[in-house]
Amino acid sequence: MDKVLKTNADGRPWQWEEDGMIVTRSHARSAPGCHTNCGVLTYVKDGKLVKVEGDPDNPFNNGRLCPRCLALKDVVYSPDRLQQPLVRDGERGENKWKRVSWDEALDLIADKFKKIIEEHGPESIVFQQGTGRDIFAYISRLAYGIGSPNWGHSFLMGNACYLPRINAMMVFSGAANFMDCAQALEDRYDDPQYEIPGCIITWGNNTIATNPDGFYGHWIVDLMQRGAKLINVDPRLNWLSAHAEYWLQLRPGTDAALALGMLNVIINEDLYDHEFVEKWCYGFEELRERVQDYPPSKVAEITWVPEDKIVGAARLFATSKPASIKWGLKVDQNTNGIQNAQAVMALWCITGNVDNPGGMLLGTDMMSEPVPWQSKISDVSILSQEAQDKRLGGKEYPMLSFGFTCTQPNAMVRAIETGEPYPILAGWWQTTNPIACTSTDARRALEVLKKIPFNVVVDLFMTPTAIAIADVVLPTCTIMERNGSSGIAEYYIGAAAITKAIDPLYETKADAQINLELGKRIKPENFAWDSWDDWNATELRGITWEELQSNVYMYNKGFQYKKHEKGLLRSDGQPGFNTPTGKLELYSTLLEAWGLDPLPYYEELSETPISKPQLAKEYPLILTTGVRPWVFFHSEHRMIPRLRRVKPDPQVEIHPDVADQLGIVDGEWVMVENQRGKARFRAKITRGIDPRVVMADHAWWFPERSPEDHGFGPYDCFKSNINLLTRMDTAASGFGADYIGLLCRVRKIEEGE
Ligand SMILES: Nc1nc2c(c(=O)[nH]1)N[C@H]1C(S)=C(S)[C@@H](COP(=O)(O)OP(=O)(O)OC[C@H]3O[C@@H](n4cnc5c(=O)[nH]c(N)nc54)[C@H](O)[C@@H]3O)O[C@H]1N2
Ligand SMILES: Nc1nc2c(c(=O)[nH]1)N[C@H]1C(S)=C(S)[C@@H](COP(=O)(O)OP(=O)(O)OC[C@H]3O[C@@H](n4cnc5c(=O)[nH]c(N)nc54)[C@H](O)[C@@H]3O)O[C@H]1N2
Ligand SMILES: [Mo]
Repeated sequence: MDKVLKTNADGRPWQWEEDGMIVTRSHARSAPGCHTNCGVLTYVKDGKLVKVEGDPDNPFNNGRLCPRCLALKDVVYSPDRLQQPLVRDGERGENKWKRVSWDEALDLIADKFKKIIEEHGPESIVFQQGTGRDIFAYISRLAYGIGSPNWGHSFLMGNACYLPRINAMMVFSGAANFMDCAQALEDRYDDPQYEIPGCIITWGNNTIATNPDGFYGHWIVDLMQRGAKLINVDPRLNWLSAHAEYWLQLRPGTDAALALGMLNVIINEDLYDHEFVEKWCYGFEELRERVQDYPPSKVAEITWVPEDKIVGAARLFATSKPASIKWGLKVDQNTNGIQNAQAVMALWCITGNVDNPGGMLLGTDMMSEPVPWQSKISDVSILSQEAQDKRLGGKEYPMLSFGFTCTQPNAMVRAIETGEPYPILAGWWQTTNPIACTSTDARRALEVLKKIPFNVVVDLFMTPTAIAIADVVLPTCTIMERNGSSGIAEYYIGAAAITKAIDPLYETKADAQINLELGKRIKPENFAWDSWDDWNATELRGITWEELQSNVYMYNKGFQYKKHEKGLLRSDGQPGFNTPTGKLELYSTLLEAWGLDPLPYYEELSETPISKPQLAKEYPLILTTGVRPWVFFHSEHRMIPRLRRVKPDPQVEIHPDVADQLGIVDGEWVMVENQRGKARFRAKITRGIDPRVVMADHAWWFPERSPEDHGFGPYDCFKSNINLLTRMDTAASGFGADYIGLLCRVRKIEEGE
């Protein structure tokens, strides 16, 4: 630190000079995509980003960074970046564009949208986004501000990423629950209030590599170093399985059965927390009865996990207090999503690990009453009830009203395909790449998107989706080129400042600035801010932007454990939980009211060796997909050479015995196929996977190849696309879709194929 440039009110520097560079303490989020919000130091010289490093004084990442953040500079200065607004100047898919000014582009979009609003109503325009950004609130605000209730998660069928878990938690416990790693306490593990969990379960979550939803995988390691024992539930070996007391290597998609089997052991061996259950849980006797259908011997058959491991793991979890569970995406990614979540939740509820130090933290109602400082993720209040009632899937899937107020993707697809309940005439696709990544049944997704008469894509790069369906493409800037504020370390813990390092390159703009400028053109009264910076400042409640920026991050001071005992969770101020019965609902009165089974259960997925034995003769292997590599965020980063070198090609993991039978050698290109489609991957032969299972990467396209379609879609996005094998479906709840747990076969690629 050669010279301090800026300090906060306590005199702590947040910007200084070092070796001729300006160093700023900030945070990194999106773009490019990211779920987390790491503390970073940005180094800038003469207006140019020199490097990004981890901020050692950040209490959450403690100076650590992943390879994608370390390569941020390569993304910022990538020659592939979109530089100007583009309007289509040929047929869709021809990759012919006219460069236009922002005014021209935004006027064109505003005119189209206004005409649709006048002639058909604002609901005929859908505003859709992918995952993992700190700009959710500004995309939904654009939709709601111009009158459309149709903000949502693009082609993420069954909203199968975190939403099954979030909405389940909201319905069964009235709040979001997440593992307590002392993230809400300023002294972290040393805070006297905190207790180290005796046991942690990581469930369908490779958190060491994925750090999802503001949770840092290394917190698990920190706790293991402090004595916590680990149980890992995963069909493949990863770092966590290798270091676990119990690795429960289950058959993909059988998670609910495993959790029910563990509940059976805990209840029948009388290992549950009687006092907690009596006081705070609803429907325990019904759950006790239900789990009798899942004795460990039967569960072992369903899940392939040996009976003694099911029993041992259940005992370890129930007899360690506190104990906690870090669950992940694989809980959501099949049509059992809600039952999976319900059964796993019951494990922490009946053992009394709720809002206790080292157990499962309860957020307040994270959607409608978020932290005082954070923007509301999906504030529908500016829409009339009549407009809200038009949300696609809202009526059909009442569970959708708990949590994010978003569209139901399967219902959106139906509306586009059939015009029912009303036609969809324009699509706004911001931060999503449906045909290469987001959607199951990728070819159908393309056909569906093509049906929409007018599409706008907002992205950093030209994508297969933009080439195939966009009429206008708008270039956004990276996280290094804009200010922002974001939640820290799971949503309600506090707020983090994002201070821009450099000005936006070329003619790019911050996403929220783009949305603001468009919103102003259509319904100015709902977009009164002067600029994105102005908007950002007014989003912060109780503090100013200058305060947040100079403090870099600030905690929500109101944090308390055991909020249910203190009357802090319910609007009536009474003790208990924000559910219809005021208790944690092991038996859900809401599910019952909606005509769904109120108790957790296991249902065999629709295409497995058990449910479709005939099909399994042809396609004998069970497919799981999408395990995340360090170097890519979904379909991103393939054009960044430093990252691509680490994983140059799409891969499928196969057990050596199966590879031997098929005559496949490590590194060979193979075909993975089923009755719906086929895709090519390089075989990665590993003993870490069960011989009956294969794991294929998702989200592959090839930015180095031709944007024109030579039979495999733009940039060959249909050459190694595992979502040619998946299908569009969802459960009766509207949550969960089969991104995993389907049948397939692997074979050698024939010559000339
Ligand atoms: N088979 C299979 N399919 C899957 C999955 C799987 O596990 N298996 N995972 C699913 C899951 S969980 C998810 S969440 C989806 C993810 O699906 P998406 O969120 O759609 O995927 P990404 O590739 O992360 O993002 C899409 C685009 O957003 C752009 N982008 C990144 N950051 C920003 C930003 O800040 N602003 C703007 N305007 N653009 C930005 C990127 O350049 C990229 O082109 O995929 C799903 N698809
Ligand atoms: N580097 C990187 N990080 C990311 C992302 C990325 O693309 N790249 N994507 C982000 C997004 S949007 C999300 S949703 C999260 C997801 O992050 P995670 O929740 O960690 O999900 P995955 O990595 O898909 O899979 C987690 C583990 O589940 C296992 N698994 C597979 N099938 C099953 C099953 O049926 N049951 C169980 N119990 N386990 C199974 C896999 O083997 C894997 O080890 O990661 C986020 N973080
Ligand atoms: Mo996700």
